[in-house]
Amino acid sequence: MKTFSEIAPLLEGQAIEVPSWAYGNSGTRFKVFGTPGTPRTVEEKVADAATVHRFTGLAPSVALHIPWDLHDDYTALRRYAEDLGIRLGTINSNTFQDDDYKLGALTHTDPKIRQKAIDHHFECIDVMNATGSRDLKIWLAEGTNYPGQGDMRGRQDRLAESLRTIYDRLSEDQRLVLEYKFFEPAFYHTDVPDWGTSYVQVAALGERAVVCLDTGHHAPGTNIEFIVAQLIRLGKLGSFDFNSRFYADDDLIVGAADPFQLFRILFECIRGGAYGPDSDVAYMLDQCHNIEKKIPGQIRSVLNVQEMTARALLVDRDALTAAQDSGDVLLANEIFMDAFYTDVRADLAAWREGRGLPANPMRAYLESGYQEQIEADRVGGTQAGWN
Ligand code: PSV
Ligand code: MN
Ligand code: MN
Repeated sequence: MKTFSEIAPLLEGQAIEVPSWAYGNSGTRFKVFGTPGTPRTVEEKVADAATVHRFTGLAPSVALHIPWDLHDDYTALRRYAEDLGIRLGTINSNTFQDDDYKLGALTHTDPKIRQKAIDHHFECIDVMNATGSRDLKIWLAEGTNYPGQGDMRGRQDRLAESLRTIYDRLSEDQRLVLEYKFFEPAFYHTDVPDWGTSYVQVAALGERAVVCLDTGHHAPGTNIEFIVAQLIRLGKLGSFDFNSRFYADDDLIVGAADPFQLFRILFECIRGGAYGPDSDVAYMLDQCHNIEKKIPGQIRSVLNVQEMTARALLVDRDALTAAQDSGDVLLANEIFMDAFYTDVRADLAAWREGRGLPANPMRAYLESGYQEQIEADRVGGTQAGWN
C-alpha cells in the first residue's frame, strides 16, 4: 500500500461543488421542517457555501438551480461569490414544477410546450454567460405512469430534437450534462432512465455533451463503479451528483450509507484518469438536509469525499495489477481492502493544519459562532426552500 505522504500531494486542489439547495429547507412529501438560520436569499445561500469552503478548502464552487435561485443580476451575484472566495458553478434547469409539463417538457407532443421548455434552457444559458459557468445540467422529470400512455419511441425522438436545439445554443466552452434517473416522478417509464440512454442522447449531440451520474438514481444493488468505469472509457462522464441512499432517491449525506461504495467509485475515477487537475469531471453534491443543520451537513459531506479519495489513492495499483494479472484473486482483493480499511483521519487532520485549515473543520465550524449568528440574523422573510 502507498503511504499517506506519497499520496498527500494528490489531495491538493480537490474540488467538490456544493448545491445551493442544500442550504434551503427541504423535506419529504410528509413534512418540510424549518431550520433556524436558513437562507432567505440567493446571496445567503452563496455565503453559506463559501463558509463550507472556508472551513474545508474543498468546496470552491456552488451550483445554482433555476428558478430556485432566480436573481435580477447574475453578474453582481458572480462578483458577490468571488468576493467570498468561491465561484458560481453548474446551472441546473428545472422543468418539473410547472403545470404545463405534466405530460412532458422536452418530450411533449405539443410543440408550444416543447418550445417553452427549450426557452427555459436558453434562459439558463444566458445565466451561464453571466455567471461564467461551464455546465448546463439537465435532469428531466419526464416519463409516463401507465403502459400505453405515451409513445416511448416518439418521446425519444422529440427529446433528441429538443436537446439538439439547446446544445446548439451553447458556446464552445460550455457543456450540456444530461442526468438520468430510473424512476420518479414518473413510475412506469422515464425518458432518461439509465446511463445508456443518457449516453445515446449525448453521443448524438457532440463532444461537449456528457453524462451526469447521480449516485442515488440506480436500482438497489447496481454496480455504480462499473458505470463510472465505462463512462470514463467512453470519455462521457461529465459529472457526479453525490449523495447516499438506503431506499429510493434519499439524497442523504454522501458516504453515510455506504462509504465503501464511495471508495469504489473514487477508485475507478482515479484509475481512469478522471481525478486531478487534468480531469473535466465535475464532482458535485446533490443533497438535502431535512433534519440536520445544513452547513455542518455539507462540511461532513465534503470531508467524506476527501476521506474516501485519500483511501482510494492509497491503493498500490502496480501491486494490484500484478495480482490481477497473475490471477491471485485473494491477494488482489486484499490489496484493495487494505486501502479501504486504512483510517486516514489523523493524517488528513495534520495535512489540513499544514495548509492553514482547521484540523477538524466540523468542530471549528461549530465553535466559530457562524451558526449562532445566522440563526440570530435570519429571522423574518421567507426561508429558501427546495421549491
Ligand atoms: C432529481 O432527483 C435530482 O437528482 C436532479 O439532479 C435535480 O436537479 C435535483 O434532484 C434536485 O434536488
Ligand atoms: Mn441529481
Ligand atoms: Mn435525485
